[in-house]
Amino acid sequence: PQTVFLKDYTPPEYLIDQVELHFDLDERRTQVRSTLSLRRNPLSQDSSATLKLLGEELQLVSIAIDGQALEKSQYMLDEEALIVHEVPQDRPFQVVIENIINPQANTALEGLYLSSSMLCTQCEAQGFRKITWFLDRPDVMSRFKTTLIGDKSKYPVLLSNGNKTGSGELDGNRHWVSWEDPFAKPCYLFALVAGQLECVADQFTTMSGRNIALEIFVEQHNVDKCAHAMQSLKNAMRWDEETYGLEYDLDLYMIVAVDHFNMGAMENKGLNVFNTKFVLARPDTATDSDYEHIEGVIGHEYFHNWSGNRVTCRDWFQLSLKEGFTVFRDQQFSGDRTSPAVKRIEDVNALRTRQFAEDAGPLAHPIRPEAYIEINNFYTLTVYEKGAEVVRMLHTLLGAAGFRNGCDLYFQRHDGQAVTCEDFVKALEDANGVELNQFRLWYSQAGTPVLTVSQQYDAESQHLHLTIQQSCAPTPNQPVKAPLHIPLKMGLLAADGSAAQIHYKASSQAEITLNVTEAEQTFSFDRLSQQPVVSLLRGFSAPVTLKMERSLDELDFLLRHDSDTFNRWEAGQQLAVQVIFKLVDAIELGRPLQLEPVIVDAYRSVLTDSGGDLSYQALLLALPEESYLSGQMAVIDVEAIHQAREFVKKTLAEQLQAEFKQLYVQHHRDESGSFDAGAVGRRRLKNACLSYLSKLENQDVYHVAEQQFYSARNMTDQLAALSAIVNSNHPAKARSLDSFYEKWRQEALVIDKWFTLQATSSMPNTFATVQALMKHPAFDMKIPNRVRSLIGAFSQANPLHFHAQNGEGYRFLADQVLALNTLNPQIASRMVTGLAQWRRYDAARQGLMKQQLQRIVATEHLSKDVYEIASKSLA
Ligand code: B3K
Ligand code: ZN
Repeated sequence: PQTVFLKDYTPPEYLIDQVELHFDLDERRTQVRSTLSLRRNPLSQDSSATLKLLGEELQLVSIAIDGQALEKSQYMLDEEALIVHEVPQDRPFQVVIENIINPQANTALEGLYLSSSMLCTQCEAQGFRKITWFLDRPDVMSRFKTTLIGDKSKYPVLLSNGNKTGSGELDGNRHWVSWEDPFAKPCYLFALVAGQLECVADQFTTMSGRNIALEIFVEQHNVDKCAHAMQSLKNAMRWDEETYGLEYDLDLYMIVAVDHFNMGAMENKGLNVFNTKFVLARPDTATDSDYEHIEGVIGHEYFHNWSGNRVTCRDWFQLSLKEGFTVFRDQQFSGDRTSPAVKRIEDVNALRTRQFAEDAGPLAHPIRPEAYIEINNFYTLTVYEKGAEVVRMLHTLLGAAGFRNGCDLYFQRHDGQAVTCEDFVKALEDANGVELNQFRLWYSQAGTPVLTVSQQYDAESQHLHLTIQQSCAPTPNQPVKAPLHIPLKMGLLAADGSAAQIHYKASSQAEITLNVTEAEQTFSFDRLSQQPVVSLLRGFSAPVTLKMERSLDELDFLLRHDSDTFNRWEAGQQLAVQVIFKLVDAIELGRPLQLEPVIVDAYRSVLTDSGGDLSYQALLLALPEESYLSGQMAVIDVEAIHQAREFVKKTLAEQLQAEFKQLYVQHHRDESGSFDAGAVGRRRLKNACLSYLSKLENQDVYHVAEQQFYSARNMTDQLAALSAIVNSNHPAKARSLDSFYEKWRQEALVIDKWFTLQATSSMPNTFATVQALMKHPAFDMKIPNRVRSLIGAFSQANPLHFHAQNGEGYRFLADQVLALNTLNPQIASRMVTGLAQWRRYDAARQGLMKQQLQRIVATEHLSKDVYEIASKSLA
């Protein structure tokens, strides 16, 4: 397969100003007629008269230029392109292409495909070429007119981008609808949907007083699960006006929810297509986290209307321009809507457990990659989440007002254009009169920087010196790293826990942001009559690993006193990390296990001091996840990590039983339908307590869990109880799982949870359960959500069983990857990542994982997607 390089970018040779698409829809034989208004691009250096249009899996019927049908000798057709040997150079010209596609055969879910009985499209990144031949690249922006024709009974609803411009009846129970999108857009933002859909409608009045129709389309049985998505959309529209001054531009905003979808959602202009998972919610079917994710994703896709659609990417290497920025925007939005403290911790936790691993492994790449084989493989945690962190650092460096001015200039300067990450940074610089040269390295350098901090306090001169060294391990193709510009937010705490003033250079403040720019740098603070406790990297102000010697007592002190909510939580995490790793050592040496008393005291203080935000309190009680702990170990010892963490959890439950019970009882209510911070917090805290208590494995707790399971009137409580049951020796485990399945068998998204819960269980026999579930009538390899809920959950969220010593987990995953490879390459390649980290394990596991990767690479007819991930993992 071919590699595409950023350095080879050249402007398109032709531009397409207008596109008229005509679809005669049929699930097996859809006829497409595309009329393209083309002209040479004055900016193109190339002067050949050939025109190369990209297309895949299409059946050509005819092609004509300016009304003249072309003969076979005038063009060339292969698997990837249609090349016309000569087109007019001196004037605009029109190309008309007719072709046929088969949506039903399209299990890759890219281009036009069938989801249940509805037809829908997914074109990002390069799916439009599976609909018709085109200049399928984001820097070709065109105005689209679309006419859809279909059977009236099968496809009563016919949707595309923009505004509806006409409709009518046809013979043979057929009808047509036409659409026009006034905004020029790249073809990856094109969409159509046809099906038997119900519409949930509402409206929104913009800040300039325009009325926007809001429409959510779902299948009939889901009409009762759209209210939250609709409210989320209105919240997002208002928030973007208030926070960024950005208003919606069309008169209509549509969202369609489909069951078969490769990712979360897609920001097609005026016609978002969503995975049902990020639309549908009812108190009894969706958890509190589901509610929050829905609001976040609805916001994300809405925010793309400006950061992505009005201003789009020049080429796919610039993906983080729209994705990193839009993730940052959705994070801000969700933080404002819920709790900024909790949201930040959740985001950092995900970044550190998952993106840091990517950045330290064979697939590491900068947020602006330099090469790809299959662009769909680059919709990564690095491009999205680290990309968002880079934007967040710009926000920190420029301040909220400076950042906003920069964004205003960016949108104003580049509206209607396809631009680069460089254009974004330049706009921020120009609006603020600053220079961000060193900062730009974040776009081109991969890997997570490590900050090693040492401190020296001089009582006599009352000085504190902080020496900070930065380094970054080599990543593929980048053996040597240059120092980055790292904003480091910090505070100082006096012995009584209060904030100590920071006297730095001429200023005096309670909190400052240091600019770390060199490989080694010392910062000095004066007028400190006592040695303060340093609180560094507040709010996680940069995506780095911080290394600093801390005693357990110092961490306990920060957990009790740090005014920065992130660092308070972080102190508790690092305390637990140290305690767990001492136990890991003891396990490896065969010594008896004993729990450090300091962590019991620390947890007691958390349990007894609510501080008001119950969701935050629940986070303080959560032990670091096994995957985060793995990231800290030179050679990952899966079993020892699991055993040590379980020991801590169980011992805490034993020693703080009364406190956990008391909190559980205090916050347990029989409630349904309230999603205010109070109710959500109560559930989080209570269920955290239940999770600890369930480690006690006694009749009393079994009873409480079962009671909660059967009486729950919301999915959060029901699922938390079922999880406590499934992850223990509860005698009613099988019965509870059966009853849950029977109750929810009609709700696909709930059944996904049922699969995941079993796939991620740490109890013995889980692998056998997973194998049995693969044969369950409700399992279906063609539904990505289902594949993720079972195969994805087992291989990515069950380290204990996936990494079983005999290699059965690895063999199982490779079998599924190969089965998926032909059905759906994008999903298949996502599943390979379970094997990518093979170098982090012991020799025996390394051998077993490598063997499966080699088996995958050696398979014939491997998709580009899977080949790229598997071969790069081995390199
Ligand atoms: N832009 C889409 C992702 C498309 C993925 C293509 N494989 C969703 C989003 O980030 O909003
Ligand atoms: Zn996005």
